[in-house]
This record gives sequence, structure tokens and C-alpha cells, in this order.
Amino acid sequence: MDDPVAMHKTTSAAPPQALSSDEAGASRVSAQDTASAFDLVIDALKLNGIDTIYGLPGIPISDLTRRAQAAGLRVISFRHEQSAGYAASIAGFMTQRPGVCLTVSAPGFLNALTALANATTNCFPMILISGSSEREVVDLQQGDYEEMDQLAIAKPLAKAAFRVLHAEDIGVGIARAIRAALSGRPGGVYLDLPAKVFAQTIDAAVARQSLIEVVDPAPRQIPAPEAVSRALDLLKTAKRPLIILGKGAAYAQADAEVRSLVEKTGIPYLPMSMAKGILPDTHPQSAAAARSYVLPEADVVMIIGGRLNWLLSHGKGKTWGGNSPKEWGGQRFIQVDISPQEADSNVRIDAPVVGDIGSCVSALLAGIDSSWLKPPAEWLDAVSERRNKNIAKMAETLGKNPSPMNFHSALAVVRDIIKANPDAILVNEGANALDFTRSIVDMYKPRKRLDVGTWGVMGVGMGFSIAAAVVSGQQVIAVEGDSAFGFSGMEVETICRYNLPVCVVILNNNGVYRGDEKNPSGGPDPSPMVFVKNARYDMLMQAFGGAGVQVTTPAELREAIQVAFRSRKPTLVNAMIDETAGTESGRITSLNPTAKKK
Ligand SMILES: Cc1ncc(C[n+]2csc(CCOP(=O)(O)OP(=O)(O)O)c2C)c(N)n1
Ligand SMILES: [Mg+2]
Repeated sequence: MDDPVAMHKTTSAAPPQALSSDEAGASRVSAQDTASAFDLVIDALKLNGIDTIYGLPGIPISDLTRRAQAAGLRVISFRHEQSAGYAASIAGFMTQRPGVCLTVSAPGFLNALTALANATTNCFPMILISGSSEREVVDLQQGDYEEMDQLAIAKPLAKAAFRVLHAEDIGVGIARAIRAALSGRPGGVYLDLPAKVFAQTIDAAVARQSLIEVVDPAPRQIPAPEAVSRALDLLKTAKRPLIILGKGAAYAQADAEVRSLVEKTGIPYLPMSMAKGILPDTHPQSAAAARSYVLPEADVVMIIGGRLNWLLSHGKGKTWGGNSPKEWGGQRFIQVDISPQEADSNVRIDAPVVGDIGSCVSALLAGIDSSWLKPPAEWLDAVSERRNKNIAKMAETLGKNPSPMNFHSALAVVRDIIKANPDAILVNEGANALDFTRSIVDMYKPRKRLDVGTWGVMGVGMGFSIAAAVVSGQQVIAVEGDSAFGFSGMEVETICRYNLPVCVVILNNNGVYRGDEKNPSGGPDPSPMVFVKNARYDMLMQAFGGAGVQVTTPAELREAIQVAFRSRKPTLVNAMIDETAGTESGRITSLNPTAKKK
């Protein structure tokens, strides 16, 4: 790396529009040089190992994007800030370094705010840096260009929010943002940089002094020994134990330890969506295909890096064997989590183990020796029986080749492709397009499945795909509902511009959930649930020089994806799916309020 604290030479408060290659270098500073706020931001990021900015330029940050690129940072410039924000957040999840998103003031900031809030909700480390207007004018509400009190608006949606008013505080501001994003439970952080700051220059020696290389930004948190013993004691009493792996376990990158814990205890496990692949989904202890059996039947449940939120029916109700939606099923819970506030959020946690997942799992493993008894055979056999039955049933469904193609026959192809290319990253959003992909497509490696997460948010698709390709260099396949794709579809231009190995597969059923709905009034407008029939999304990719293919059969779909993977060319496969094949809201129909029927 270049000398990270070396400042770039600046001559005036209004920086030049383009940097000469001479100015791009970072280590030609003499004692009388000054440093601009732009330089300080760039050097503070570089000093902390941040090598990519996801953003969208404009006043007051255009020159920051140019200078960052000149200084060797990778700057990925998007068509909409929301996609840039989602990209930054998933880069944070994949790398354990905060993903940085850079936007202009008010509207640009607001466009990225959804992604910041989503990052906080999903515990992805991200820093949103936005330029902002004159403090004095904003506070008196005098109507500045893009006036908005951004810090106040970001605060309730972010894990932390900071503002820097003086160039010499940029080092501290970025250090605080990095620590806040990464330490403890990760989340989204907002950093407000008013335009006036960018115009400042300070003495280079002062600037150099002001930068902070953050030491140990995500310190290990070792669990208390008594908490570990309490958990192991409870686990030993179990007749029907179950382990649930959440995406926190994937984030922790403690893959070998988690696998070892599952295998040494012999306990069946369920991976949450983004935890798929920590152990291969084909692992004999995976109970994913017997989910509706193991949740109500388990007596002791150890949840690792996951939350008992709606995705797990709040740990109670019929899913867990309770007689009514509020009734507990009687399970006893061990919860391994980085946050001491997580336990008891929904049901009683008998054994909370608080610490970082790697340290907690290692501590649990240390208490498991060769005398550890595997769960009773009766339980393991019962789980296996359900699992094998459901897998056989699924194989039968996947073996069919209906015309028109449906979700199953299309996803059987994607399943084979991922099996043959386990390093490929699968991005996934939609309703039916999401739920069927999650249950049909097995993952073999950790952090390869990136999806709508805790909120079930649409619009992450292209941002996640771009960041996944940028961060990993691996082939990306984005399986998208046609509605889901629409939220970020214009980013196919970004994919083409950076020539990224992204293959977008749209499961096109002409609408939200289904494409066959009619206007109930009989009027000329289409139903709110449907789109233009047989839309040619493939031509959108062609417009920017990528490959666009329309397919109607599994064989054509297979060929199109294989060509995309071989060429690593930006590709969009428009896969036409039976428009009657989906169900309302996919698997979460029950959450959709409808007027009570008489
Ligand atoms: C930001 C956002 N807006 C709206 C929704 C509501 N919603 C959930 S799934 C979905 C689209 C489902 O259609 P599609 O992506 O085509 O999937 P399909 O079920 O048709 O396969 C929508 C709009 C959402 N989850 N997030
Ligand atoms: Mg659809």
C-alpha cells in the first residue's frame, strides 16, 4: 500500500475537475504542503483497509469520487443510490469490513437511506457518507440547495450517526464510524460531511497526525465460562435437540468451528436462509427438509447467530407446537449471540451465551469431549425419515418437465448449476422466486447465498450482485422475480459498464406472485398485480452490450446459464414461467391480511 498518511497536494479550496496522473500519487509531500478534506477522507479510508467506494457523484462529492479513483480506490458508480447502498452493505457482510456508500445531499442521501436502515436491521456493517448543505442555513431553514437535516433523519435508522465540521476531525469521524459499524452487533453508520468541510485545507503535518488506524475494530468477546457450562448442561438434558444457524454465524467466518460443533454433537441443524452453505446443504445432519417436523418436536434448541423474529415465528405458536399463535411450544432455548440484549426478545432463553460467534462456539467445543453422547437414535431416525421422504418428494417434482416451464423445473436447472459451480454466488429476491429457490437450490459453501434478509426487501438484487462480483471476483447468478428485478433493473448498465461476471435469471411470471390477475372492476386498467405480458427483459441487457437471452424450456435455460458462466459476460436470461404457478406472497401467505370472508 502507498504511504497512507501522505497527503495530496492541493492549491485552492475549489479543487480541479480532473486530476493529473502526477497528482494521483500519494507520497510526494513536503513540509509546506497542505491537505484537503478530500485527501483526508481518502487517506483515512485507505489507512483502514477500505479499498472500494460504492456511490453516485454530484455536488458536493464529485471530486471526492475522482480523487478516490486517482488515489487507487475502486469507485463503483451506480445509477441509483439505493443500489449503491445495498452493494456497500453486502460487501460489509462478505468481508467483515464496513462497505462504504457515498452520496450527494438530501435526495441522494434519502435514496441510500433504505439501504442503511436495511443494513442496521440485518446487522451488516456499512458506512453511508453523504455530503450535506450549509449547517447555518439548514438550521435556520433558509432554503439551501438540497437542504435537509440529514444527521437527525439518519439517527433513528442507523446504529450510529456522526457529523464532521472540521477537516482535522475527519480522521476521528471515520475511525468512530468504522468502530460503530463493526464492533459488537454490526450495523449501518451515517457520516455527515457538509460541503464546507470539503473546501477546507489544513497543514499536511497536522493532517497526518489527525488520521487514526483503528486497532482491533471488532474485538473478540469471550463468553463467560458459567454461561457456556449452563448451555452445555442444558444441551445434555435434551432428548430431541436442534441447532439453528442464523446469518450471524455466516458473518462470523467461524465456519470450521461451527461445522465441528454440529458434527461433534451429532445434533440435527437448520440453516436460516443466508446461513445455508456454512455446512453443505447436502450434509446428513441438515434438517432443512424436515423443518415443519423438527421445530415443534425439538425439546432443546440452540440458536447460533440468529434471532427469534418473524422468520422463526417468534419462537412460539403453531410452528413450535403451541396450540395458539401466542402459546409457547415448551422448548428450552440456548441462544448464542453477540448482543447481550437479544435473549428473551420473544420467549424465555434458558441459557444465553453472549460473545462473538467464533469465541462462543470454540468455548462450547472445548466442553465437548469424546464422552459426549449423541442424541437418541429415536430422534435422529425420526428426523431422517421425514427428511428423506420430503427430499424424495421434491426429487419427483423436480424431475417433471411441464409446459409451460414452472418454478420447479426452472430451479432444478439452477440447482444443478450451483452444484457444479459451488463457488458461484447466488443472489435471490422475489416472493415465489425467492421461496422456491431457497428450498430447491442447495448451497455448498458459506456466504454464497445473499438475499432479501430480515425485511424481505425487494430491490437488493443488482446492488448485491455488483458488490458480490467486485468483492469476490467470482461468478454471480441472480435469481430474480420479475417484480423484484424491476426495483434495481437499471443497474444492468452498471454491470455492463464494469464488465462484471453477473448472470441475471428472471423467473418471469408476468407479475407480482402471478401474472393472471384481472382488474376486478372490469375496467381497462390492468390489475395492480401484473406487468406487461411476456416483457423482454433480455433486451434491456442487450441495450448496454451484455448478452440477453429469452428462454422457455429448462434445456434452453441450462444452455444460457452455462454460456454465461463460461464467458463471464454480463448476461440476462429472461426465463418465461407459467403465470399461474405462483401463490399469493409465496410462502408467507398467512402474513397477508385479507378482508374477512363471510
Ligand atoms: C421494497 C419492497 N416493496 C414491496 C414489497 C412487497 N413485495 C414482496 S414480494 C414482491 C414481488 C413479488 O413478485 P416477483 O418478484 O415477481 O416474485 P414472484 O412471486 O412473482 O416469483 C413485492 C412487491 C417488498 N417486499 N419490498
Ligand atoms: Mg413475478
